[in-house]
Amino acid sequence: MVRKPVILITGANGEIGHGLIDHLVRQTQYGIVALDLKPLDESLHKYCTAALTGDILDQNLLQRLISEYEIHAIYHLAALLSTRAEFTPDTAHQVNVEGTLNLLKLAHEQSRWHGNPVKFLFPSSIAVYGLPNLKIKKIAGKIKEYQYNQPTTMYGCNKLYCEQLGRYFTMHYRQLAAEGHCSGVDFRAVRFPGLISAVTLPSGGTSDYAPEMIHAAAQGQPYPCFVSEEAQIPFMAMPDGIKALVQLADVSADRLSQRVYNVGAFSVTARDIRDRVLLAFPGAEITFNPDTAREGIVSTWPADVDDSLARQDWNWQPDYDADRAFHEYLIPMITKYYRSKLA
Ligand code: AKB
Repeated sequence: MVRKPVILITGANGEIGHGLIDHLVRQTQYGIVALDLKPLDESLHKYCTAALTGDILDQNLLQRLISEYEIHAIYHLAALLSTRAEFTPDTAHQVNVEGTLNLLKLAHEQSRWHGNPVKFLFPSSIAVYGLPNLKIKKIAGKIKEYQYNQPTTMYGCNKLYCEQLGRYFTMHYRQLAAEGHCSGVDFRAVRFPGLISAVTLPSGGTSDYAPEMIHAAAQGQPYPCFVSEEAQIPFMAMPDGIKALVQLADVSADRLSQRVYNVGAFSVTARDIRDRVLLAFPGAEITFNPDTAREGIVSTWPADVDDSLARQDWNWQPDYDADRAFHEYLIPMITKYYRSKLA
């Protein structure tokens, strides 16, 4: 039986998945197999060889995948985000860590079958950082990959550990085995800032106040922001998020000086976001009603990241700074999106 060569995308129905499928379909020689707990949006079906509904913890489903497809790359997007993970830490650990381990093993097995490396793209997060207090956050400036790796959330711990697992599979897998230790897994991760999409809303994250504020204003709904005006972290427009993943996937392995990279675009306070939203939607009702616990999480995340290694190793450069993100992507696209939904 000939198995179809494909790219596997887990969490395909989520925010990154939408943009990624749309992008990959135009450039890949492989078919796309989408996997998500929820059925894939109808609009994306036409781009996929298969759209499977199921759980990355389901071994039967993973075995079925192996028997039907020859997997050459995995974009492992499925995860429980930071706020949701705090409510169900055990489940978060299962999905975020055991799920990732399952997929790393699957990548290894696939590589043994077809004899080529399997690229494993992993969206990590600024949640892997844990700044001890606001005073240090202010003076720390742009954080490098190796600094403040002391996350305060389950999600951050999960992401940091999975980065290590991925690096282990790529560099040191079964290092004591007699037959050598190449797993065939080519793991690459980007630590994303808060991502903002014009067409989807995130759920269960702590950076969600930015997209929620913009989407609420575009729909004429009031928005009580759950962090204070001063809260500041880096953000990125979704097209740049997709660009970072795809660009890192495409670069040849010998150019990578490490396996995990910061990527930055712009750093803004919640007040900056409110002001930009009010310029576009002058009637927007935005109030600040901080939730101390969620704000506490944001205050441990860096105000900005140092992405000089990504720039140096694989020519990373965002297309959207704050002005361009709002004027040329978010505001026009979101306005169009809700107008078309009302029409
Ligand atoms: C979250 O808020 O949990 C995510 C993230 C910053 O990784 N958006």
